[in-house]
Amino acid sequence: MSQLDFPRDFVWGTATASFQVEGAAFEDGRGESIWDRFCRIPGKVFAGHNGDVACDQYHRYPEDIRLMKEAGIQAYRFSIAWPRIIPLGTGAVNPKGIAYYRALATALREAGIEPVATLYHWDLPQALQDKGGWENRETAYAFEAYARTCFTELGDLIHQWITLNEPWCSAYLGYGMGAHAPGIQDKHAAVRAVHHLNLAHGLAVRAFRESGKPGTIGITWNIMVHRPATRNEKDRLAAEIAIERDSRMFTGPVCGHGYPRRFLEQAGITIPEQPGDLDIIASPIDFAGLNYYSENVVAWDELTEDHIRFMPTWQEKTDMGWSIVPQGFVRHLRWLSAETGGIPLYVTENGCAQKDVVVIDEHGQKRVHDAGRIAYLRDHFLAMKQALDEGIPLKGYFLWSLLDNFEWAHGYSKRFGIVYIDYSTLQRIPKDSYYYYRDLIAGYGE
Ligand code: GBH
Repeated sequence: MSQLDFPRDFVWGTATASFQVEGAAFEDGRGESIWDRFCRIPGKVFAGHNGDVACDQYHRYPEDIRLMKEAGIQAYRFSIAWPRIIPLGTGAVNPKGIAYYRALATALREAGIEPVATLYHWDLPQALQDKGGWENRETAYAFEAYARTCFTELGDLIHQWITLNEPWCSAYLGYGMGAHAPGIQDKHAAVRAVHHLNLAHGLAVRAFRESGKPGTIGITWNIMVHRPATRNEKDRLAAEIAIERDSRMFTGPVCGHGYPRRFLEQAGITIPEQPGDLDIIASPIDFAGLNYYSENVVAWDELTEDHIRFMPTWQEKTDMGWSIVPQGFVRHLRWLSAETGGIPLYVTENGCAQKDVVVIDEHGQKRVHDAGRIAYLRDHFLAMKQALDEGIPLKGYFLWSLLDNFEWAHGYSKRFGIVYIDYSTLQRIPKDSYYYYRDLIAGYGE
């Protein structure tokens, strides 16, 4: 028996997101998204990169599906671009957008790959941003109508839905720190966005139940279970409060525990909540998704009388500068399982950026060596195995990512794929990690 024997029904998948891979930004009636706009603000995205072409998956999805099929990949987590379905955010539905995702989901099914769709992976229609975006409560209702359209038009082909990807990033990076679109820097704006994202999620869950379509629905969080730097009481308290801010602001209301009052009081923040919102947000979900890359450490800083958050810099790092902490993966899975009361969990993203080594082999073929990624994956698979052995109800894993792609503010400078993209030709070249993943899925994981 190998150390990496997983349950027979464990789902092995890969993940991508619309803006990061699709390209075809101006085709077939797609509307402008906040990322199209953000990419064009000088200095926001590495070297002024944008999503106009990306990996051109919009046209090349048959090849990507073939690559997945050949590796034995069982499920594909992609996201639906809201601006393709409803170009102005509200109102008219674009039939060509629906047709694209019907074709994609059909082709996946024909290849024996389960389509798993995320409804929102950050590409908000710009028309909604012009009216305040996630700061505006109306955006949550617009999302509900968009989600309903997806369930009606695609619900016969797609049976696993994820409402939002990492609302922490949408709210805090988009409206708080301004590192992501729409680039706003205001902590109060960020909290308004948090609440409206949570509300949007709850409204979509309710709409899914009302649709009567078969399948399951959940949400993906990048929860951060900060580890206190030491066992010292002040560090522990600082970490707890940082967990409230970074995780419980999202998991709390969805899991029916409400918002973390202690953090809100300390930060002097009020939630723009209306009666009944918390019931909507707490609509029961079928599963929770965890995106895990690294673990943060939190320490109390006497000088500023505030906490500081950092990654354990003494550990080895990926090309993102993120520390490699596989044991933190087990801790995150345990925390999420306790917080969600034991519902099924999926790892909806995990992987790493690497400086890949491209070489020409003796047959003149390009090969891509990424031993660091294989080591990262193996250590994280072992951590998942440990979590399963502890009885955590983990049902599947989606490797981020199938392809190198547009890494947000880093543009194309960071590569997360198990398939290499030559951006001058858009040629796909499976990396060594692709074959490693294929072996693992086949049951030869070591
Ligand atoms: C995911 O975001 C995204 O869903 C995906 O689209 C993206 O390509 C992928 O990961 C890789 O980045 O504040 O410096 O301590 C992950 C985003 C990464 C956000 C870690 C929080 C903490 C870094 N998260 N980050 S820091």
